Amino acid sequence: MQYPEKLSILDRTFNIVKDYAESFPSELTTEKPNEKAFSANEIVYHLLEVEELWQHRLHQLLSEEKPNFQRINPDELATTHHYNERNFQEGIHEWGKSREDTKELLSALTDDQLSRKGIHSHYGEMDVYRIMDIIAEHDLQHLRQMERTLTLVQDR
Ligand code: NI
Repeated sequence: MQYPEKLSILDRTFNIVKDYAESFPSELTTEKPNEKAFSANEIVYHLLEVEELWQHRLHQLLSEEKPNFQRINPDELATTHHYNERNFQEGIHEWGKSREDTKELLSALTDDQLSRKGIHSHYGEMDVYRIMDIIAEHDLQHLRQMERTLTLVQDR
């Protein structure tokens, strides 16, 4: 089973994003490339919110028969939850704690629980392994976004 390996990937991708975020120039963390695009701060709080969303979905997976996972609107949440007014370092810290909770939840699953499936309106049917892949890829996707964001906000 490739399970312990997948758990360690969730550590690695988290740490790469965390290291990059911590090295982000502090005076630029709330700078948005344009009105719509996320600042580094908004990216961090998006990662935290999505982490909590996956935890919620994992609980659904365990307690419901083939649950439907609802999509969220990241732009709307960034505005209604005032991501950019929140503290950057605290966001990184909170996300780290939340990632630990995710790993704890995942590492306690039995073989039976690991094979349970839910349905995502965009990704389709998925089990826990697929969810772990999506979380890791999502980390890296937002790492690339943070890199692009720095390039855009430091040159003006
Ligand atoms: Ni995202």
